[in-house]
Amino acid sequence: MARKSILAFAAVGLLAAAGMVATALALGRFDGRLDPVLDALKGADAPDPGPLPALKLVDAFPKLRFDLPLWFGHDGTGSGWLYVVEQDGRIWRFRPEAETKELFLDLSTVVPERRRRHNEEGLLALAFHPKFKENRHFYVNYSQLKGTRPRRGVLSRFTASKDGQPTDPATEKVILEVEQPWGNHNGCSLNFGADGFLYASFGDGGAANDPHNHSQNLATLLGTVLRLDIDREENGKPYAVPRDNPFVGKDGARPEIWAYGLRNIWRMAFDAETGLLWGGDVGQNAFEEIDIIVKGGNYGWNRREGFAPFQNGEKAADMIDPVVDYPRDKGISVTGGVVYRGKVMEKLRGVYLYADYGSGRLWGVEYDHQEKKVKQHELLLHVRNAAISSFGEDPAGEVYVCGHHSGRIWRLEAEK
Ligand SMILES: [Ca+2]
Repeated sequence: MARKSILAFAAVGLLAAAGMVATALALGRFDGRLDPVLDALKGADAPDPGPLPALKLVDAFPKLRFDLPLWFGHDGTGSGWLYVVEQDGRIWRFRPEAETKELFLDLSTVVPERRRRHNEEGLLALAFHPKFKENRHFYVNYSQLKGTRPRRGVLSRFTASKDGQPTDPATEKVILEVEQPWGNHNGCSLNFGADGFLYASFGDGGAANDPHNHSQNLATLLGTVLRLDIDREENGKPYAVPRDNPFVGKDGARPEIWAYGLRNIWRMAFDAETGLLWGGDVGQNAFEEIDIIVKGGNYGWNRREGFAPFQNGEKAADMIDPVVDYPRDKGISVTGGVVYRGKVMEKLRGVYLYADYGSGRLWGVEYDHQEKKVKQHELLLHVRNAAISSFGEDPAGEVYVCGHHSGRIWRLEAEK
């Protein structure tokens, strides 16, 4: 069994083993009576006194609650719609001021039901095609256990209805299926780059220690970030491989791979200004890490964890260290965030925000990408049972986080 999980929902015993208090996870799902925020402030760490502002969580849509929310964002068209993905298979959309939400896609009968699936399985990611306004295409990743075929992650395209009706599930076009030997470490983050290509993260396949060395093996799609051209079809596949992908033409390597040596990237985001692709790679025993994902990069797993050797692993010359990491007493499962490019919090512009799912700590990283140096790395917020499962932005670039257990979408605001 895995020592711990990417979204460590079931990790209460493991948390205790790690010497941590499992308040957050013991609370379970929001029952309408507990106030997880107020409760969590007891015993929380104070924010670091550095130049970056302390943050608070503000319930952004007090009339709306979601069931295990995992993704928040917009469709990039200026339509005004905001979207939330629920792990059990539904996607909702709503207007910021609205009191009700409407169903955008329902895969709840397709995604394995909660009692049958692993805590890390379900409907995991959403990305809108850069030309969504014209082609109505969007992409999701979900877990699949059904049928005679092995357990797998499915990356599919759907076509949204034009008339405000929910998406017709029959519009599904499967782009790629990746076999998952175990229930944990499925990724997935889906992000379109400025190049128009779709970047998708896949975990190492699960269990512990990456027993089959998937992450260092370029012949498998596990433990990677892929880069796909989903506007072309090629070689009988419903996608094409961009010709400048790093392993095109390399013997024994899958040409879809953009980067590898990753354990389980849970959430990536492009910084629109620098073009850098940031990701949170979930650790196993000792460290959680934040990486900048570059073409052909090898991020070290399962020889490295954070800046340290993993089980006496050797550091190969080509292995890339994280930007920052943090040890087990600060958290147990990283949730990669976004680079803040909004307007309201001036001092946070250009700062990468990320959190720990288990401990409820949220940090900011100010990074000089020319000098390749971390200038600030500060704790900005600590809400112990926030269970931050994902970061997202509204069209103005203001940043929100999903409260996995509370079902809330919180906006990040500066304390003063
Ligand atoms: Ca690494």
